[in-house]
Amino acid sequence: MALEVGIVGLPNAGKTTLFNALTRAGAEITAYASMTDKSNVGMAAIADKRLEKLAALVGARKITPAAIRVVDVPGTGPALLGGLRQVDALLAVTDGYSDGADPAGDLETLKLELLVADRDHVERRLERVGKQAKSGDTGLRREVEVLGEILAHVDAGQPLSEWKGELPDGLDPLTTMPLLAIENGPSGIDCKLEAELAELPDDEALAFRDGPSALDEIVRRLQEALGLITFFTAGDKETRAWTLRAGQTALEAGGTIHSDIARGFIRCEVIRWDDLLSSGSHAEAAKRALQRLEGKTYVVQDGDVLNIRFNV
Ligand SMILES: Nc1nc2c(ncn2[C@@H]2O[C@H](COP(=O)(O)OP(=O)(O)OP(=O)(O)O)[C@@H](O)[C@H]2O)c(=O)[nH]1
Ligand SMILES: [Mg+2]
Repeated sequence: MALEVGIVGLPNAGKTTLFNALTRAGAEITAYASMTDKSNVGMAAIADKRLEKLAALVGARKITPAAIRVVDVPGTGPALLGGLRQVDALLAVTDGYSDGADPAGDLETLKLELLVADRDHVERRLERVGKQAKSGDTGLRREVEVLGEILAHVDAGQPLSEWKGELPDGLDPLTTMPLLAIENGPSGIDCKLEAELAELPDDEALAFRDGPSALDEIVRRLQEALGLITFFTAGDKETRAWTLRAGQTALEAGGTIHSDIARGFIRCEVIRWDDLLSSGSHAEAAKRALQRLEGKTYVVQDGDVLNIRFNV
């Protein structure tokens, strides 16, 4: 399953503009707060210079970058925000481009809206579980107790992230997930410009900018916030980058590629991407003893090139 981020922000902050910049999906931009509740969903490729180098080395016919799923919901409101409970992180966009913009103030308002949505969510769950608990199930009665305490905590103006106890399974609050603030405008990231550049071919966009893409910076910060690493598979048919969480194993890497690979996992050849490059080929890397054989429990490192042996 791809990692997922949700874009949140006050009306007209530039959420859909950022969505288009990240995904190149060309979703409709409106100058007024959207009247529809249609969310935009797309994939944002993670730029990685190592990938192109590896692909060139093995003569790959196809290059596939790792990608993050991006969800853009119009407006705020508990119902819409509720659709984001399953994402891994939030991108909070604030207006830093219009006259009299107050991005810091807007960020506070937005955080408050997230908290209100969570409060609403806890209250509704309390109502539902409260009814079920009448059957006398002790687990449910305990959950009712905990939910009541959580509600009181939030009502006292404290964020859920400061709740010391354990949260009930599947509560999925919005205010406890990583949140990356992005100011849309000249002193932050110019989302409108990035969205326009995203429509150009890579080399033209590159020629236009002096530095790296602001979007790469967003992705980098996301990777950092989520503790993500990248591993590669380097085949001549396809060379590809994949995302894992730091600490995940070769078996989990296999499962990311295909469930069959995890099921039939035998062992895994591992080489660091730069060792493979400096060797010039897998064969030469093996000769120089830079390639290792690892098992299911090997903890994958950022920059590993994996070749997983499996049978099904
Ligand atoms: N000048 C300028 N205008 C921008 C910028 N970003 C967005 N806009 C404009 O602001 C308006 C709203 O942008 P959207 O991306 O649709 O904003 P949104 O947050 O998705 O809005 P809703 O989904 O309606 O809540 C559009 O007219 C954009 O062209 C920017 O960086 N500079
Ligand atoms: Mg929008």
